Amino acid sequence: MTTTPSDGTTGAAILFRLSLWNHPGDTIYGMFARCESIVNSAERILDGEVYHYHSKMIMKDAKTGGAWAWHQDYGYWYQNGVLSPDLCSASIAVDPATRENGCLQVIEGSHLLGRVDHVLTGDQAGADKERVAAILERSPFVYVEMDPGDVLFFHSNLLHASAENSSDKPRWSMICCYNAARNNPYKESHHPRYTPLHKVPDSAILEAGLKRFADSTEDVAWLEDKKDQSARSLEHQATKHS
Ligand SMILES: O=C(O)CCC(=O)C(=O)O
Repeated sequence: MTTTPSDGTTGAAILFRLSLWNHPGDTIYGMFARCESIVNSAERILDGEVYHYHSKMIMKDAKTGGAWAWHQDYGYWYQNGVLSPDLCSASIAVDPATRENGCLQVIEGSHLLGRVDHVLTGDQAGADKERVAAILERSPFVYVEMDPGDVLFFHSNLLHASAENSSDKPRWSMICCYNAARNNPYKESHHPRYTPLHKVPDSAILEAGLKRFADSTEDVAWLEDKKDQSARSLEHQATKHS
């Protein structure tokens, strides 16, 4: 399934393709999300059992893939009844990620600053621009260039962004997001509450071969844009406070 950008933008324009699903399932994508080396690393980072919060494929096509504004993932996930920022993401490079094709940019140490307010600006929901500018005066940002198969783990309060893909090469990446089991959201949202994650050995990735969603009967709960309320609730707040 392909949808308009949903977690980070309101989807006013299709600047990149994004597919997002809530449960890992048993395809090759699910094996990446459930494999021991990734899940055990997330558990070390979050200091305890984690569950799968969702996964997504970001497909920035050559010359067309758009930019993501500076944001913290917890800036959106906060809206989903998640009480603490004990979540992290594993960004897996499918293609080489370079400055030219819009690799991730992160502000060093920004995960220690706490949650920054997120607002809608134009068609993007992002972190308060004045605060981001002040943070950038004190802390550098770095381009995270990666080779295929490299994985970047990052905290849900890390400020990150990416530029458009101006190169003639695509940049696809898969991002698996995990929440600490002890941080079960207090209310229902479009992302799951605690659901036990069944880990698999890393060898399951090769064993799954090219098993794709079409070859599986498991319901991974695709998230369609209209069901993603994170950015929508920011919109409501912006309206309420203005
Ligand atoms: O990989 C990218 O270009 C941006 C992804 C991102 O910011 C996110 O998924 O929150």
